[in-house]
Amino acid sequence: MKISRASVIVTSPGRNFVTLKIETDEGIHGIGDATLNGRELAVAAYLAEHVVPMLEGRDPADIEDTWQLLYKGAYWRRGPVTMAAIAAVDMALWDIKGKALDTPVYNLLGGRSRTGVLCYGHASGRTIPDAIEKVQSLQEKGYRAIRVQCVVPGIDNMYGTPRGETAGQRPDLPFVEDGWATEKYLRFAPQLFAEVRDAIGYDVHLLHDAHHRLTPIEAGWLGKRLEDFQLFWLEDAVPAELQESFRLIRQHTTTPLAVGEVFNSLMDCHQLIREQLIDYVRATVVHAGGITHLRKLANFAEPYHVRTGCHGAGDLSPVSMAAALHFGISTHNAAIQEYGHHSEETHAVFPHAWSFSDGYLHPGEAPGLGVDIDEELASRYEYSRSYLPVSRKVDGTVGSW
Ligand code: CS2
Ligand code: MG
Repeated sequence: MKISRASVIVTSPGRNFVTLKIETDEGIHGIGDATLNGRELAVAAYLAEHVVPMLEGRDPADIEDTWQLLYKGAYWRRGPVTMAAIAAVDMALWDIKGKALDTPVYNLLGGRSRTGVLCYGHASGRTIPDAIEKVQSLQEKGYRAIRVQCVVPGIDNMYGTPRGETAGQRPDLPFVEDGWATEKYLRFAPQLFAEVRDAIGYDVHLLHDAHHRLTPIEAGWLGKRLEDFQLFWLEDAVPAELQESFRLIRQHTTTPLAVGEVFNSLMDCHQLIREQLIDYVRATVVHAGGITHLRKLANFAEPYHVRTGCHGAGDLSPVSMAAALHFGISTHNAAIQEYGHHSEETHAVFPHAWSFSDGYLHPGEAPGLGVDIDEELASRYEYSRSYLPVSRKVDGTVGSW
């Protein structure tokens, strides 16, 4: 079997997605997600201009060799654009291999390690009572794990909460600017979880995302005050470019720590793992080099008691979710999968075999990844440039959004 053609499909059913489709001379094709939120066309160009010409004529069965060719052959290693491009090729090749062997990809990864992949949904409140209501409504839908975010009084718009009236595009900027005040957030977050736990008890896992906004000592302070509310994890408390900074957090709290949705390689987290500075690594199939690399990262983490909790927000396409679930159902130390919302249009563009039931996600039994792209429908949704918001502190200093 040979790769006969590869094409990059950019579509925007409610938000931008970049998909790589690899076709073969035996009529089998595979697809991979290449979406990098806010920088989509950088990956689309990297694939179309530099990667696709290297693929034509190759044997799609040689997944590891293709991965190494694209990683070492680029000379300029790592980085979110390169690794998302490699990830898309990797997902598509696993998809082809599963279809050629007429089996779901998870069977090629050692088979099932569990009956379903525990997942978590998002409860995002305007107020604490609103957040509690959203938690309860997800519990009624069967969720066993729920991430809780809430507007902090005095901070109009912030990550993970409904956008307030004051949100809006400044005419002179192509992106939205949000405000931030750490001291208000630190006073509020323990109160939020005290009231949520009071209302719903301890039979559901609660997670929280600090979205890279704290310093290590602030994260230690917050983690200590959240210990009684038994969080499944406190996520992205601190940016992890300086991996050793998590030592300071660890010294102050036993609240489990998760980090790494922005990681694109094992090299971004090997110290965090070796020193057991975190409990969960959030790297994903689309941003960390695909199934091949994410499996290596998980295997490296296993003896250090570090588990995976893959990122799965709505800006990762249903193709990524499919690949993540074949990874999640088969990998021993895969602990939980984020389950962000996709629009109905997105589900229609990307028909898939994966499904949610009773708090778990299932990859389905279709050969390959069990997902495809409806190119005709995709062509109806024009790409439109979009940016992630930028965060500024009260004094105007740029922060982490
Ligand atoms: C968030 C993401 O889901 C999460 O944990 O951190 O929603 C993140 O903000 C987006 O994926 C960024 O594109
Ligand atoms: Mg996050």
